Amino acid sequence: MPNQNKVTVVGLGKTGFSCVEFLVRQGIPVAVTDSRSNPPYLAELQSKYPEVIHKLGVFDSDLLLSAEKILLSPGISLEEPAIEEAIKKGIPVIGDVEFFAQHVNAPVIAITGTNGKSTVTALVGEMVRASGLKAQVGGNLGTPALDLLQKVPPDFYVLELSSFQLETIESLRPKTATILNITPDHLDRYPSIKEYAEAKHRIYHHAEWDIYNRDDLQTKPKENHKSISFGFSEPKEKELGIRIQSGIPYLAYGNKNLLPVTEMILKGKHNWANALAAIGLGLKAGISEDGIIKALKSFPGLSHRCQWIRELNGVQWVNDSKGTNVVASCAAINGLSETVKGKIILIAGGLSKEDDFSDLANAVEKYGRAVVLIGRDAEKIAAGLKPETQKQFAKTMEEAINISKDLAKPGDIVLLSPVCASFDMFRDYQHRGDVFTQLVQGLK
Ligand code: UMA
Repeated sequence: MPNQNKVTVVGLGKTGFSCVEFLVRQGIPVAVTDSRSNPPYLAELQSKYPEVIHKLGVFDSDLLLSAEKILLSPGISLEEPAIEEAIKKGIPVIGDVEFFAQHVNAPVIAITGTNGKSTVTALVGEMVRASGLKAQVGGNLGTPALDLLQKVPPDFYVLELSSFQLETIESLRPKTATILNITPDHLDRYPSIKEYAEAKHRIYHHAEWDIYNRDDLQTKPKENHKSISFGFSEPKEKELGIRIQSGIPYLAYGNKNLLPVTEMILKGKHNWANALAAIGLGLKAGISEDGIIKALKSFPGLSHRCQWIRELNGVQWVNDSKGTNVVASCAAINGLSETVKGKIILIAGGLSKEDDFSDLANAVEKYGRAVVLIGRDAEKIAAGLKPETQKQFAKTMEEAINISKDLAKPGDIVLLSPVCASFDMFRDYQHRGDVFTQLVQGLK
């Protein structure tokens, strides 16, 4: 039977399935191929769309080479040989975000960067809502872009975009766009950081306003666009930055101080930069200053990422269960060190893939009061810390919390940032963070 598909979707994960749903809704014939024999959305496809042809276990060249267009999931590289062959034959290959851009019906605010992009995306979404407007928020953060498209358009789509998603973007015209920072990542996919950065820079190509990080000039737009920068230095005219007034750091735009950082629930100096980027994205997209400030004061941060839980007897409790390696946990410790009045008590441990804890040892030596260790690799981490660092061991999260409570003095922060995966004691990092949060909320 000749293949009737107009579009072949490659990959049957979250993105691939959202592409199928969108195409079926539009009445466009679609087929799917995935190199895995049991991709995550197979059961959903078979029960909801049994008529959709799907070839699994290997990329099916018939389905690929007979398509009018290929919709490629972000987890698959354009350099995959089967995809390269289709490109050579002149078949257009695009990703779901490019397809979204071809159908979008409201302004887009677009965010990328190695770190902080989920936080900034969620915060900008809150800014839109706090100013009384409607936002659809997603992309690499949770909901695939095509699932966000509404018949009655929102006021703004706020999209977190990964370098993978940006690789195939041509027609996205964001109202405002940012690259927050660029550090080495995904080097299994890119030959070097240069290609990774180039993919990220595609976000600026047709943006009306670029918001870049002047402390990381790799984020600076190469084209002559309208742009503003953010950074930790005092802002000049048309810059976002930090201004110290009477000893208090303020988020500021030009000569205007917008908000003391102490009035944000978001903790950590890295979140000052995230907040400044979000302010730039919001202001230049036309969101009201009132809404922006309201959101900055009320946004609690994303769950499990330096998420403030509560204060008890002058001690702050913070859940950074997403901190599953040395780099992430050091970022949390160093970030919080800017705001902590006393010292940090770190709860860490679990399943570690690393052997070098020297950066962690240095951060803890500088800012820590003690480290409370849990999980399978508690001893291994303890051995990697400085001999003079106070270490305690706990069998359960509850015991770790109780030990931390006894050690903490007013002004301290108790930080769960485990440096490790969670599977020895919990289902996943979310479960670990939820258990921590619940126990901390129950403390008397
Ligand atoms: N895969 C195959 N064969 C296939 C298709 C996929 O082996 O035929 C593999 C990929 O190599 C990858 C995995 O399956 O290892 C998932 O790939 P996918 O493209 O099917 O992913 P989705 O389930 O559609 O999820 C994607 C994003 N994942 C990736 O880009 C790898 C999700 O971001 C995103 O939330 C989702 O779309 C909705 O937009 C996750 C992510 O890890 C959070 N992103 C990376 C990051 O943030 O660093 C980029």
